[in-house]
Amino acid sequence: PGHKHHQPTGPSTPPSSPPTQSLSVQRQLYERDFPLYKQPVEVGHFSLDSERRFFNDARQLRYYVEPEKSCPNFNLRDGYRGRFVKRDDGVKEKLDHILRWILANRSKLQSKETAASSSPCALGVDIVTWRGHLTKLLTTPYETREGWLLAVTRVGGTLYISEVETEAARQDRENRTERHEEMMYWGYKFEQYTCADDARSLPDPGGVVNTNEAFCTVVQTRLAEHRLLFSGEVDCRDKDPQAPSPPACYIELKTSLEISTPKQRSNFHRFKLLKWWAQSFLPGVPRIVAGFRDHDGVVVSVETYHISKISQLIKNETNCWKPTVCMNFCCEFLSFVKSIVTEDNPRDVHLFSWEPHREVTYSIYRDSQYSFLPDWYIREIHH
Ligand code: 0WD
Ligand code: CA
Repeated sequence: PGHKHHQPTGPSTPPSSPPTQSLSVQRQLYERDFPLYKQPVEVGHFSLDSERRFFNDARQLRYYVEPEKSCPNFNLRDGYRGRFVKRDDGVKEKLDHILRWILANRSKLQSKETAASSSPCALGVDIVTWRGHLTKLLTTPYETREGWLLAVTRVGGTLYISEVETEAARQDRENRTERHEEMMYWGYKFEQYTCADDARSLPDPGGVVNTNEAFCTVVQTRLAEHRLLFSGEVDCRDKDPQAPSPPACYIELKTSLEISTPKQRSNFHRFKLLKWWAQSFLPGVPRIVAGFRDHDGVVVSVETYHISKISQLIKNETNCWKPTVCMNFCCEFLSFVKSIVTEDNPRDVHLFSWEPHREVTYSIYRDSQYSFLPDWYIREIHH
């Protein structure tokens, strides 16, 4: 289902199962029962400091402090010139931080099954990637503007998936307006207004915003037959020590333009809530706190969204997205990738590519610019 069948191309292909060379993204192909998605379990976490150095601990985890509910006094423009250190987004880190985490925590990963099996180096997962890459897959059936490129390499039976920046995305990044650059800061400033460094202290809006700093959760879960290991950046947690254990205590922070017309509300439900839902649903983050701002970057209201209630919230919208379509497409894409990337070789990359109104296709490269698994990882993982 969802596949377009072509003639067999290779001599090794049994005639009974022709290889599928492309994957359709049409929504109606994915409107069926919600696939099994196991409760995501946090298997670890890591931090990136102000210089983007990796630490195998939670030093960058922050604590949510509820704003003065009635009238938050947040000016998101404050500090843009003078108290802002911006991460260099021209530096492509690929999966490096996740790979570092894997090497430091291999013992926690190897399940009893794989530890006893004939391949002792196997990780016991089918897919390793960033949460953000999976978010893009979930939203693909509804995306009309931006395509994607995903590089895939198979090592030790595990598929590693790492995004490659598209030419269009690179141009957008290099040609951002000054206004857009500033607005990208607003989300991080909102985090600073609402997060404290520990459970007993208060936010420090006078401090420096440094976007190199990050706290990332590493979760394990299963989507139908696909065992997934992925990492995602987490903004903060509930500061109550009685709060449930991760990821249930985590909170995602967002900013958005205030909603003043029915048209704006409908667009918010149809486009923005899709992305918000997909991103937090994947790692099992249950809540989003949204700061609604005006055109001058002043927060005018703060709202909490419960992920489990979002599908109800959007049901009255015409032409709206469906969670089941998102999950079934992602599942089908992973099956498609598994059926194509059958050779274990860190030198090989299958580059899967998708543009709006097209099908997913791929091409194959060896020792190319797309190779992304570093030697230090391959050397270690083979032991
Ligand atoms: O190499 C790559 N192709 C990428 C690497 C692309 C995207 C992210 N990353 C890495 C970075 O190391 C980053 O720390 O992923 C981490 C975040 O991963 P994620 O959670 O899988 O990404 P995503 O869900 O897209 O974004 C989560 C948050 C964003 O929050 P909002 O509320 O805006 O969605 O991570 C931040 C941002 O705050 N963020 C990034 N931080 C650093 N580098 C990046 C990025 N490229 N993209 C988003
Ligand atoms: Ca956020």
